[in-house]
Amino acid sequence: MQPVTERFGEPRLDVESCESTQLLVDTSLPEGAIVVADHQSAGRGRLGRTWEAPAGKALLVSVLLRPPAERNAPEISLVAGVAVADALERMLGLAVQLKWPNDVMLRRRKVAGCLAEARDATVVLGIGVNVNQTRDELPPNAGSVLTLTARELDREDLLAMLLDDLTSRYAAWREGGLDAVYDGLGPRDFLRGRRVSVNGTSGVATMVDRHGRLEIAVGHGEVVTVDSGEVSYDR
Ligand code: BT5
Repeated sequence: MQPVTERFGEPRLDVESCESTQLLVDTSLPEGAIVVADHQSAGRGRLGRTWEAPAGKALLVSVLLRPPAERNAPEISLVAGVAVADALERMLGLAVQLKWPNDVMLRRRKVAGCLAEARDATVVLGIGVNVNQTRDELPPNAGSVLTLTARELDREDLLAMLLDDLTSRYAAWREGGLDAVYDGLGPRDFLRGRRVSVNGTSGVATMVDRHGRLEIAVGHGEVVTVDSGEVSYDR
């Protein structure tokens, strides 16, 4: 029997401002609890980096997850990327790509990022989507829905879509692992065919495999597989 999955989003805490929504998630709450902020004074990216967004313009949300022990928890940021891409595609009617491991790309610009942090046997998943920022409110090379499509979106509508897609993609992953969401991942690979460099390995990205690893062709038919890392790529 399939377990019944309630849509994520309850209980919900809304705050006007905080350091980071990641820090406000109470890990004793049930799976699917969320924290939403209008502004973060110290929004977090991966590897100690920061996430910048002006008040009231971006979607900034953290979701509490309790992945089963048999799943590979680091895959959650890929699953989240798939859900963000699903939601943006449904709202915008435009193709969205995923840049391994955790960036969501629209028209070749980073429009959203995902961050999965392990805490107290749970995973706190943070998602930031650039929604209504103007050009001068974004870091270089980033884009927002507004700058890339000239459309303003209601952040609450986008959150509702995102929670729907995250609930269903996460349920599929929980049952079947990354294979079960691969249809949303493999075909959206932004790096495929691009010249990349990761952890000192340079070559041409060939695919994100079914275990969530990036495959890089390094020449002479040799392929190197990378589990994690920071990718630089030729535009
Ligand atoms: C990420 O990290 O892409 C994960 C971002 C997660 C943010 C959410 S917001 C809600 C929740 N609460 C938090 O505190 N965090 C999560 P990373 O791949 O490390 O990307 C960070 C890098 O992207 C920075 O070093 C900048 O270069 C760039 N960056 C910063 N703000 C950005 C923005 N708004 N849009 C695009 N790129 C940005």
